[in-house]
Amino acid sequence: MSLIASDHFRIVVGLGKSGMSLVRFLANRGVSFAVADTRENPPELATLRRDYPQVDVRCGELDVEFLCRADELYVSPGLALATPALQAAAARGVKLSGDIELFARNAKAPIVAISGSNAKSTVTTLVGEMAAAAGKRVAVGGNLGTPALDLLSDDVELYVMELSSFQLETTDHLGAEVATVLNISEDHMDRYSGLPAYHLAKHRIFRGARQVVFNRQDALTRPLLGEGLPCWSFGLGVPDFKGFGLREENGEKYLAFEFQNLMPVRELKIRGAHNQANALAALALGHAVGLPFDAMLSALRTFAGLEHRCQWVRDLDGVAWYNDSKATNVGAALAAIEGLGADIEGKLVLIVGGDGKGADFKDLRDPVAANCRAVVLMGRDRELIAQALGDAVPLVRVASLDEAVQQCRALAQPGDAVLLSPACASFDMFKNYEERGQLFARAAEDLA
Ligand code: UMA
Ligand code: ADP
Repeated sequence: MSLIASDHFRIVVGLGKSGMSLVRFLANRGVSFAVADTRENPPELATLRRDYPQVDVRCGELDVEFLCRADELYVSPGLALATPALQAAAARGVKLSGDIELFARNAKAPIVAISGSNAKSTVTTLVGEMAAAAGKRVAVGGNLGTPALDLLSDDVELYVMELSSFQLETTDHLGAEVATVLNISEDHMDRYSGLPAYHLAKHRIFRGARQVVFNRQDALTRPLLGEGLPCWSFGLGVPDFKGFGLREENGEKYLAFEFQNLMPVRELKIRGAHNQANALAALALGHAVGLPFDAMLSALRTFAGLEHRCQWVRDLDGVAWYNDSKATNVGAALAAIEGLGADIEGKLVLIVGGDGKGADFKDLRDPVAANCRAVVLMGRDRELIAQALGDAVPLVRVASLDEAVQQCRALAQPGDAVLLSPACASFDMFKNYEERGQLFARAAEDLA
């Protein structure tokens, strides 16, 4: 039985990946619906017209009267709920919902739900690999890429879902078997009134959860109303009961659970302290859903990390080049600057800049002063970053990524590393962070 009433009228708002997954889901269940998108030519329009020619689609400015014909709107994550037309419809009694709410109502297998400002994709992928190594039929997706509704299947034994604050805003009751907010630092401040509003959106992940994983080093990750729920924790310190952490024995550092060493840290392929925290978070989530340690540890031994996350590109004249294009906020860039900075002999030559999404860059100043030889600034918000950095290190302004790469070549000395970790979104200069990372890697590889 599908848990959706078919005698009501719905409108899918947004026709990107999530919108198209909603179209398929509703059409398969015989629910009557229409589609709206604020763009004149949304990405999935041609697919919709080809596969569902009978569906009414309205493109361009949202029409409140049209939206009010629906009982419920399924709003895409890219569209702010504060959009006036959506708020006008809500004020007239139309319910605002989203793809994750529908997914949660229809999923029959347990859900591992993962949010946070950074490390979501890495931890989600790791838990997925751990489950696969344990022989589970696992489906992995959400914000990571494959829309949640496209994963629904009676064959699935475990869902591992990366969820963004945007997706959680339209989710009333997730009912995850285990849920976590990995860390909280400023992001998407162009969509939220401030950190408290963003924090509140992320914490919706705990609604109806049966178990919780929190980060001992970040108080903002503890659920506000979690009393009585089984809680597991992770952090880089020595673990206690129900905790995952690091323990040292005879000069060797181990990933550990409670009082038991699990595996030497040096066996991890992913580098830096932030990735040790990510491995511990994945172990805690996997343990909460009953995955055996031997399978989880074998996945940790083989996982080489995702593209564009502190990814090594090449060595040239004693300088290592790293692509961390996925660092689209300050917290992510800080993890890379401090993590990689501590790992190299020399200093970092850092490329930052892009669309800052309203962020405050002042937290970059001290870590940049401690770890960087110079900073190359590009993109729309480069002057905001320059102001925040002040005279911490020499600053070089460039107009393109190619120019940034040339400047880095000239500035870096043997033993240094060049790091693209922009602390900003890419949309002012590139299609997305992948394109930014690919162009950087190509330009670095092309250096003679
Ligand atoms: N848009 C409009 N008008 C609309 C609807 C959308 O202009 O009517 C714009 C949005 O402002 C946005 C773009 O279209 O710039 C894409 O939005 P969307 O809601 O159509 O996005 P989808 O293609 O459905 O992709 C979404 C997630 N995108 C966003 O949340 C922006 C994808 O995460 C996710 O993989 C996909 O659903 C499947 O679940 C991407 C992302 O950037 C990776 N996420 C943000 C992040 O990680 O920081 C949250
Ligand atoms: P998300 O899906 O949340 O964006 P990713 O796994 O794609 O997370 O990593 C995004 C960025 O965050 C990368 O640039 C990476 O270097 C950085 N990062 C990874 N782990 C952490 C962590 N534990 N804390 C802070 N930043 C991190």
